[in-house]
Amino acid sequence: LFQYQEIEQGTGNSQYSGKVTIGTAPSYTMTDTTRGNHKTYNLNHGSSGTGTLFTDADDVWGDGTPQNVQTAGVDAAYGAQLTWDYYKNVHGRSGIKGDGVGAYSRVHYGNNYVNAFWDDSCFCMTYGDGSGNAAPLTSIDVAAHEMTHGVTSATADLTYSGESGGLNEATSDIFAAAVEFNADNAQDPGDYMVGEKIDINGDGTPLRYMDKPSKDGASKDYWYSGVGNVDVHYSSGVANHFFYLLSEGSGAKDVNGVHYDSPTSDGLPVPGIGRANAEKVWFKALTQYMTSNTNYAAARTATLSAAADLFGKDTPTYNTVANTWAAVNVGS
Ligand code: ASN
Ligand code: ZN
Repeated sequence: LFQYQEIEQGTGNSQYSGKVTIGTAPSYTMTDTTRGNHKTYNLNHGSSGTGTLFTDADDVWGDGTPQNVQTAGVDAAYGAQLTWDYYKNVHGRSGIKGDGVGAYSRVHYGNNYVNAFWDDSCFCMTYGDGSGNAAPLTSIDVAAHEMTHGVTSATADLTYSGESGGLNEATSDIFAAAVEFNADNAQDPGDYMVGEKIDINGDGTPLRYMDKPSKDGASKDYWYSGVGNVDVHYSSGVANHFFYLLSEGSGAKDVNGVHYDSPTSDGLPVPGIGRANAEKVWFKALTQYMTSNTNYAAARTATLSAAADLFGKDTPTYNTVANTWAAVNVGS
């Protein structure tokens, strides 16, 4: 008469996010039954197929160190969980395609592999173990970045070259930051840096900065006519900077409460509309107005259409969206 369905909650000891809860399936596999059966696999240093699904006898996974083979799986599963929850709870989107179906993650790809990637053909995320196989690329923001490539692919499908490629990359960085902020994890609090936990440069600096992208030595702060010719991970800087300025304004305080000026191309200040509003604008623009060949000028139009839907045309919020594009040198 009464069927009791147990929802398994495993305990995970992650490398980057402390002790966390992950979804598991009975006796026990790393299968998130409440999130479309998203699964996490161990490639065991291989580079094809799925390797083996993580299994465990006591439902306590990993030990927080890269020596334990389950640890990277915990971080990857946790990142996928947080990203799923973000799109569901904030934007009402259930899964990457919006159909409630989970994707899957693969960890321990190759040896000393210092990257992570989304692959449309397997509809899956893959993570290397980093330098010395000791720093897997499985932090919250990296997982959210890769999973967002799936969302972009399922929606605007921005072509991965030229300005549309920069917008594709920026979309992954924007929602990486959004997921990290919304996760509210004490070990990995939200910020406008990408990859600050994985020490990819070996000196503690992050992979990318959204407040002033050129701090990485290569990313672009402002649009210019040749920006589509640089690597998509650098042309993304224009949109990353736009998102930072739209969220925080040009004269925000940093996490320590210290006044911080993010530069604008025309030197004029912009006020910001708050991160939650900026996230809504970008998501609506991505899913309803951008297409595969959207460039920066068209992204401006797309976000203005989204802002008109959300806040009304010619409202202060709408006008701030327009002025923030001007602040990164994207005009009408
Ligand atoms: N980690 C990189 C990215 O997601 C991999 C790549 O260059 N496609 O952007
Ligand atoms: Zn990317």
